[in-house]
Amino acid sequence: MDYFFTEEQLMIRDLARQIADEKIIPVRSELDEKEEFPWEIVKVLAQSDLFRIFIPEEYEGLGKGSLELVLAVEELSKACLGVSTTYAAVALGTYPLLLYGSDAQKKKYLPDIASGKKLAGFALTEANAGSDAAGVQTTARLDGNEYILNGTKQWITNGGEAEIYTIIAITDKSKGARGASAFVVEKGTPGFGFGKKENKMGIRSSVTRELVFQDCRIPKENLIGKEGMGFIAAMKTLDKSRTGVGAQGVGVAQGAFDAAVNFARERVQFGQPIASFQAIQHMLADMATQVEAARALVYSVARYIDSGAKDISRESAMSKVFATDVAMKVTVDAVQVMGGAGYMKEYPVEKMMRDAKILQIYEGTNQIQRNVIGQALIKEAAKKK
Ligand code: COS
Repeated sequence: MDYFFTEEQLMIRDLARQIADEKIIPVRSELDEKEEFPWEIVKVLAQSDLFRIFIPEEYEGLGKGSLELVLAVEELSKACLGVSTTYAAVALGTYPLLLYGSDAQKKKYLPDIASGKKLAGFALTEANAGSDAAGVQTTARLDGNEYILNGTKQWITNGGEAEIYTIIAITDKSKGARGASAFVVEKGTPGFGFGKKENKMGIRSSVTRELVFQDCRIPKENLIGKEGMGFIAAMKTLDKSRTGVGAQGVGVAQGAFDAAVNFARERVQFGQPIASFQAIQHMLADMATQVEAARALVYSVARYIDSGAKDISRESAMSKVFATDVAMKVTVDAVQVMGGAGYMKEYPVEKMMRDAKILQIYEGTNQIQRNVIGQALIKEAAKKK
């Protein structure tokens, strides 16, 4: 399908594709096996200016939109979801600053993120706050010119490796969701440490750690936006990033499909390649159709976001839920088409199937996405009455 990209968009896509083919595919299974953070690849992404895509030009970025980011994420995800998670989580961690940061904060943090010198991470989740984003218990108490942070964030992508973290903490317990605020905290701040590194089913080259705050003092200027805006900042951040998760789904599904179709053309049973059997062709046909439908939706939503649309919650959730359900189904089917070979670590699809599962869980489970879509539909129907 031709999606009528500009020359520049094609350049970004092709650059990410080249890095995926030359630098990621050769090492992806070793990174997975050893659970090794992909620093060498991060350096290549930085040198290739891929971290500049989502940063405005005035802060040393390329000033591109969701579509360009989605194209890069899709290509990286086709090769390895662990690597693409590391990359996409930097955008996620940067969105609160992009959306609500002051000019001074942007000047201070964005150029280093754009150059890839510093990675970012986003910290909302806690032991009692995941789907229930308003359940955050980490506190930030104002004391003179400083906030004092206390609490533990859980399952934070890029935890320990990133230098810059955007954190949601409660500044006023009595106000529920309206009592949350967003902060930027740098690695190395006294009182800010890291807990255990998680041992995961998939995306094993990406790192997931606890962030621990114990009387961690940060300057008052590290508040992002105003007190009480933390919940909305988190929701708007997730609205922006969820299409990227959709793009991860499209990428990993395409990678699994490609592996399955190649295998089916070569594997001979009953005297002919299994690709000649209708049972296999129908599976491949469904997989290809689902991937293309997911891609079309992800690109459309990215273009919709880039048009400057104000309320993107519903569309963003639709692209995430659809493309990541497709990713799970297509990666499972790719293993099935490849049979015993698909189950073996010698081929990439067993990793892709393990990796794909997280897409239905992180940045809002697919059940939460359906809540977001359902609530938006009902609100809209009520407005029309
Ligand atoms: N944009 C702007 N405002 C939003 C919003 C959005 N996307 N979503 C909610 N709000 C506003 C609501 O309008 C409401 O405002 P009022 O108080 O003025 O009415 C306020 O925020 C609270 O919203 P709501 O009552 O819907 O909050 P809930 O606690 O019921 O939670 C969901 C809503 C489930 C949508 C939210 O908790 C969520 O997205 N959870 C998933 C979080 C997630 O992705 N976690 C994964 C970890 S982060 S990687």
